[in-house]
Amino acid sequence: MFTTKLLTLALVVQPGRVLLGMKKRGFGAGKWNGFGGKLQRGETIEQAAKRELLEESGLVVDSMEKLGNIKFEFVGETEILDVHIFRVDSFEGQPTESDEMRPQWFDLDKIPFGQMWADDILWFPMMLQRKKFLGYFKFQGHDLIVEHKLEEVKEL
Ligand code: 6U4
Ligand code: NA
Ligand code: NA
Repeated sequence: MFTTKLLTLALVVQPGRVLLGMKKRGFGAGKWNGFGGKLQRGETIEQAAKRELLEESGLVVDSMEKLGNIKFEFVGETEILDVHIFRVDSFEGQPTESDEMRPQWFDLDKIPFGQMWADDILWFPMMLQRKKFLGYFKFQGHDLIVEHKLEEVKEL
């Protein structure tokens, strides 16, 4: 029997570069990733995405663009991660290190895909072109994709 956990993921993009955070603890520790996490009680997905971005990067955002939804399954586990992906192009504040994340800007031709979740290299190009997408990835462990679907969609 499968259960689903809702998560957010926000990518902050500026001309020619993207902000990633080195995850210092918890799920995905040691990988560069966008900013996000679990919903708290009573929050909408978008509220959670903004709160997590603020907590983990120090940036304040008023509008974000919903670009993707990816469901992740891990072989041997019964919890599906339902990750809602947002792109942020305008924000206030300076990226600030938190207990959970160390933010760093990367030029778009130097994105460290080798130290990111293995799915990212497949959907980052769509995210950077503002295309909307739906995906499903089945992982064995945290590094190997054993099955996946990814499609561009008109609406999410
Ligand atoms: P907290 O409660 O923050 O300590 P934690 O274990 O750190 O929990 P959390 O909430 O930060 O986990 O959520 C994990 C983050 O990783 C979410 O933003 C979603 C993101 N994520 C999970 N699987 C991913 C994957 N395969 N590719 C990716 N991001 C992923 O790019
Ligand atoms: Na988090
Ligand atoms: Na969290």
